[in-house]
Amino acid sequence: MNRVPVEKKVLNENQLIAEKLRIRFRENNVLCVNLISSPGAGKTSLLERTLQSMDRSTRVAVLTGDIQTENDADRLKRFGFPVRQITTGGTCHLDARMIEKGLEGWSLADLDILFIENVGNLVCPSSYDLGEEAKIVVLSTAEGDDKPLKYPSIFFKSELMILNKIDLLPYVRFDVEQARRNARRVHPEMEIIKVSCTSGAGFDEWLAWLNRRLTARSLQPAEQVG
Ligand SMILES: Nc1nc2c(ncn2[C@@H]2O[C@H](COP(=O)(O)OP(=O)(O)OP(=O)(O)O)[C@@H](O)[C@H]2O)c(=O)[nH]1
Ligand SMILES: [Mg+2]
Repeated sequence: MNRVPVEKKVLNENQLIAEKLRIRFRENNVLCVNLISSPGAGKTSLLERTLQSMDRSTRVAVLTGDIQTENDADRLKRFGFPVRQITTGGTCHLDARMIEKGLEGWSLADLDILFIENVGNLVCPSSYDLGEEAKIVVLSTAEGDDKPLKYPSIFFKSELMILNKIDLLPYVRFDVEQARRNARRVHPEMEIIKVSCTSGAGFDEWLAWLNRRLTARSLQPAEQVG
């Protein structure tokens, strides 16, 4: 079985770069969040509405990952914040080296929030630390309320679950309470925010979550953050 040592080496190398990134984010007081979901759950839609609602004094940038196309970056550039697409060419997740490269030429001192939109996938991205402060998993009502039990790793590692597409609840078989129970079975402290990127429902709560995290960072000396 050669597969295990090779995989371990790749993950170890990733961890080293992720730690360097984490130190850079802390030193520059940047809140970095890593958005993870299955394809189409609404990561880009969440970012579109977030950027649209963002106080212009908040300095935000986005790195968005996909296997192919610049579609998501094109959607997000409209809001006037710095956005870069990372095209993995087949790899099913972003890794720390891709983030390091994606940040080249950007001054972290000029940023408050870095959003990372991972490649649409509930499995592989959970193994790759990107130096982020928080992983956020986006689950949509079209996917089924059993997903936290079937893909536990990402629900265990994420501190917040955004339940998107609540506007579809009248039309799909999805039990919100069951989804909440399933998520908390995997991760008892999981925070959960219900939103609709289409109607904007729940965005006050999501933006308040971000603001709380930003405020917490600015109150702590850089070396104590994290
Ligand atoms: N009804 C409804 N549709 C939504 C909502 N959010 C996103 N969508 C739709 O869902 C589809 C996928 O949304 P995206 O934002 O592209 O999803 P994504 O997670 O970024 O997709 P990938 O980057 O391909 O993984 C689009 O057609 C969106 O318009 C929502 O809250 N309600
Ligand atoms: Mg997207």
